[in-house]
Amino acid sequence: MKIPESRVIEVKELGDERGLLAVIDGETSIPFEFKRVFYIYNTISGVRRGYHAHYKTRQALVCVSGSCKVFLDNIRRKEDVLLDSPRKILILEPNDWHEMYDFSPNCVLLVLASHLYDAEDYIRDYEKFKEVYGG
Ligand code: T46
Repeated sequence: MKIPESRVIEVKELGDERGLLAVIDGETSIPFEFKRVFYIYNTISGVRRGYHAHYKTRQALVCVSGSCKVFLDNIRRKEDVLLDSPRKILILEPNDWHEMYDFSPNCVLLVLASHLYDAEDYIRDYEKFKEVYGG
């Protein structure tokens, strides 16, 4: 599946008179198989979290409630992405240094991850990140 330049994928919305339903299909909606799902919620106002990249984990982020912003830095390019719809899925590659911020009070940020949790898969030091991915 081709990843759009912005790396934000729009999922199909299925709606009827009862309300809306969005589907993330493991085979067609995102470009990797996921083994783990977690969600970030009740984030304290003003908190910025993340501050890391990964060695192998790919992730898909979606605000199923509320909104937040994600700062991305893959050394070649830095960008801020607003996640403000349950239809918008942001794909993070392992070499994306990321920081999540501006969480709305009702934000529930759902994350699908390609690998099980492994603390060794995190690069939390920016200098190390540049060393690993700086070319
Ligand atoms: C990421 C962003 C988007 C676990 O024990 N298992 C897990 O699966 C996860 C995700 C976390 N944890 C532990 C590790 C820490 O002691 O939960 C604590 C909080 O995790 P962390 O400080 O890494 O949270 P964030 O918000 O900085 O980052 C998380 C993910 O860890 C990370 O992979 O890319 O969300």
